[in-house]
Amino acid sequence: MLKLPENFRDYEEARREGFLKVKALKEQGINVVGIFCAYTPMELIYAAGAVPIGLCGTSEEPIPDAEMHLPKNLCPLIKSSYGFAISEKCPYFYFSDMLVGETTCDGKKKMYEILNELKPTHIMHLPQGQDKEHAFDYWKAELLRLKEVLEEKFNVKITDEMLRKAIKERNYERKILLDFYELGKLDPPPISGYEINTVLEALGFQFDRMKQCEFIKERTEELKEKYEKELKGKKTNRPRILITGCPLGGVRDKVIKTIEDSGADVVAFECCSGPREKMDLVDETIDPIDALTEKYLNVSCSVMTPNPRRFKTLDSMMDEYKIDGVIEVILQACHTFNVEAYNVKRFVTEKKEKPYLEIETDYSKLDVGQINTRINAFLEMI
Ligand code: BJ8
Repeated sequence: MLKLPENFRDYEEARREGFLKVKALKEQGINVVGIFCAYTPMELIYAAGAVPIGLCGTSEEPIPDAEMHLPKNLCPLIKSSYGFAISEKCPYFYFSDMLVGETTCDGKKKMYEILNELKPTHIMHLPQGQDKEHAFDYWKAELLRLKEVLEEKFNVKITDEMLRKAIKERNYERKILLDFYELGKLDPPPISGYEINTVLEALGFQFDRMKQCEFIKERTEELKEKYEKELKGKKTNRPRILITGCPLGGVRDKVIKTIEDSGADVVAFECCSGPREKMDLVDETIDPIDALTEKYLNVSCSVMTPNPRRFKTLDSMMDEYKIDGVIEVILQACHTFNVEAYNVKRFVTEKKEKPYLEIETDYSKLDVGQINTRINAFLEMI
């Protein structure tokens, strides 16, 4: 069974603890911006003196509320996020002064239109691919527009200096988080994938960024030491698994925990619940808006067509993390990841010659038994 540290706090606990913290922020007069995606240039929000908070729903609880307005056959992440918003069950949504969304998948972008009736919502138009020359100029114009919107909304002038400071701080944070993710490269890993994923996703509810960086740094050091003293050189027969695909917040237990309880180690994540956005730092030496444009345009989500960076990342991660098998998680009705899965499967099985399993699921518990059986059969095959 999965071993977690004594002071481990689960995601829901961290989310609840954050309620009071966000209330305190508002009482201090700090503005809050609700966000939903790894394409959001958070540095612009920090430079405006506001705090970004992720509003992606990870629970099935508000889905029946969402289904009163939205189709049933929609991605659970979208329904959960929308359900929290309309049912007033999410203090993070309640305390948000405005929302920022991007035209990523169809479901999300149309949800933002409706959310605009509840909260002022600024929608950034994301280019559909990274390879066209004009994509950079188009996305840069969208960043400049967001800058203006934030300046107007929060009555602030965002200077280059403020942006450079925000970029520097976020780069520092990215390096620390990456170092933590990369503990999975150690063999055997000194930490479970479940802990990595929970700790990092729960960070979204910690608003003292330096304190959170210190906490992660300490835990990384502690685990590196544990590896050196207790684990280095020891062989295990647990397969090393990489998870790719959609965000995992709403299926953490039924996928990550099941894999690890079934005798494998989840050592790497190629998804937005992993280092997808953290791998590239923002260039601190060039114009800050150009640097942010370049950085965020390069996020390798399946909403981009073509999406070669995802395969490049998969290629290097599978080697660096010594992966024995890949499990792709598709949230139901996520067409972009679901269609791209065909190429991911071919890449993993034909080019990398490793086993691949695709799990399509939602936030309910109905398929827990079936997922368990499929994961166990897959691991036996490895
Ligand atoms: S950068 S993965 S956070 S879009 S799973 S809502 S794509 S139908 S969450 Fe995502 Fe940004 Fe991409 Fe990351 Fe739509 Fe798919 Fe649902 Fe998704």
